[in-house]
Amino acid sequence: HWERQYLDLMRRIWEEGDERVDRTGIGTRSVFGATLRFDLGNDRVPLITTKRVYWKTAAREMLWFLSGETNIRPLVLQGVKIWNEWPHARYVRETGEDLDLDAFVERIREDEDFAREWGDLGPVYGKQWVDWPTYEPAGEGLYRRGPGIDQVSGVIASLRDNPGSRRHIVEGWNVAELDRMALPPCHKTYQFHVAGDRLSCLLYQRSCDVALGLPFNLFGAALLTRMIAQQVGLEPGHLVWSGGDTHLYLNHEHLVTEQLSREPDGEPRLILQRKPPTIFDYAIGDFEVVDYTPQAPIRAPVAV
Ligand code: DHF
Ligand code: TMP
Repeated sequence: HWERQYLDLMRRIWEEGDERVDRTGIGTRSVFGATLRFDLGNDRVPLITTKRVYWKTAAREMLWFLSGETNIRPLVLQGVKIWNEWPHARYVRETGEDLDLDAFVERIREDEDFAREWGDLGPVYGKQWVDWPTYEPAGEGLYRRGPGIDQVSGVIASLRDNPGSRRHIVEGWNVAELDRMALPPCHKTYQFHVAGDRLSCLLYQRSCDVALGLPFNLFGAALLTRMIAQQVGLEPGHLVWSGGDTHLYLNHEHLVTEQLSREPDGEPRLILQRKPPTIFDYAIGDFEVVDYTPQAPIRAPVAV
């Protein structure tokens, strides 16, 4: 079954990974360097079946990236909670107020000015993907801001005009701006590749939370590949996932034990219901997942 790759990786990390102290203080077991490969043909999508994965949340996150947004407010208004902890942590750190997470999120929802000040993650994925900043010389050793670079449109244009190129890349790792990001990008590089009429994607993820993040990242990358393939008139090829520090948090033991006791089942498929005019015009209702009958969700705390 295609999902064994994921479960085997999880088992290998838990049994053989190096135990390390990490930034969050929780501790992880980790392997450095891992690869997974999925065939996206016939609408197949690597959506994990051994626990319920809220794929619409992952899809909303991907649409939020494409919109260029870096503020959590649009996610909060859609009921998406996955980015709430990081602005909250900054708020508590910088104001010294111990507003709890739910109350903080409620304020983000209700108060636009508050959200503008406290809801932003800095120049993360969305900003770098569609508006990577540039500078141009303005004389006397000074520089002024140039037009931003839309890497997503750039890749779509290069796939159309020069499919054989080896430079179809969307990069999130803007070295000059890392210190202003709430988290430096984890899924940092997407490279696309055309062979015949099939479009493949290789995602390089520098750091990977295998239990919570990876199921979302696999679905998100597959969805992005499908949208781009549809826009440029190609069929879906493979998704190759490559991880750097690939880890399990020590407080996810119950999840690991439970999930590894389950058998994967089924071949979910992702249907794009229409072809919007551009990559920026997709909406959540354009996506449908069929043949997905996952096992029960497994709750686990996210390390902040
Ligand atoms: N930090 C850490 N430590 N791990 C992450 O996976 C992570 N991911 C981020 C930001 N920072 C991170 C963004 N993506 C969840 C999933 C993805 C995600 C953040 C959080 C998560 O908590 N998933 C739960 C609940 C899903 C839900 O609320 O709908 C899950 O069971 O999948
Ligand atoms: P780090 O910046 O210290 O590497 O911590 C980031 C953590 O978040 C790490 O556990 C990886 C995880 N992560 C994912 O796995 N996927 C994601 O999409 C994001 C944003 C984070």
